[in-house]
Amino acid sequence: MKHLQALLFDVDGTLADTERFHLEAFNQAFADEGLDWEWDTALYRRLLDVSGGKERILYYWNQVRGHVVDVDGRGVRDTVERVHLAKTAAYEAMVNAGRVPLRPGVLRLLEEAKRHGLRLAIATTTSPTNVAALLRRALGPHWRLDFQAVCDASTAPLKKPHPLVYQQVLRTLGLPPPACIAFEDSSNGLRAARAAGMPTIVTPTRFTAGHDFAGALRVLDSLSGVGVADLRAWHGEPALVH
Ligand code: XBP
Ligand code: MG
Repeated sequence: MKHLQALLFDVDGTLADTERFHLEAFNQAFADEGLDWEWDTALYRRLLDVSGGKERILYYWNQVRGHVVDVDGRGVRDTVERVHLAKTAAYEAMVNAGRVPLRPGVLRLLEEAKRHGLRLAIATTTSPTNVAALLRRALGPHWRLDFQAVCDASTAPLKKPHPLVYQQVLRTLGLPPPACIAFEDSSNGLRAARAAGMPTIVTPTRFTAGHDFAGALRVLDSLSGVGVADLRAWHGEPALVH
């Protein structure tokens, strides 16, 4: 196993426990757009099996509402785009208001990894606006300088569990998968990282607890107390088999 050179982070659920804020933003956008849609936590937990906010809206409209009818005469795609833009604005406002902190241990691990010369990257299915808002708030205006690669919904149209976004990061870094560790929170994310060939550490949230994490290198409550020495020790080990 090559020595550890890079850490690749998922965003939603991994760097921060964001999904309850995404859920609030979706419902705020539905109301603002005059749609009689309301997602509760139990439904959202199911809808999170669909990566990508636009894809999730369309899935709900098709599968849960029964059929897609042009609710406002402006075409289904136009409505999905407009609702998702409103949702992204609502979510960004919550992040900018300081409501969305990084998860325990994340900031300390990012800082220690940088001191140890490990390269950092982002591999997410969320929108670039969301990534920038979260990391600008958490790491400051120059957050982008900390990451050698940021791949997201704008670079990878095929969403997790497809491995495309991780393959894009690996190509940008010019590293082989075994030289990296991926960090995820969900089964879709784990499958994407594993399909890209990477050892993967999972820190589930209450939205993803109970998912199938077979193949993870570790499944942890959080990254609290996890240091670079731990990652180097675990990096050479075989994946867990549940
Ligand atoms: C999680 C997702 C995203 C978010 C919502 O992304 O699937 O769709 O739920 O964000 P990650 P968007 O890969 O970081 O876990 O509405 O911007 O998609
Ligand atoms: Mg995630």
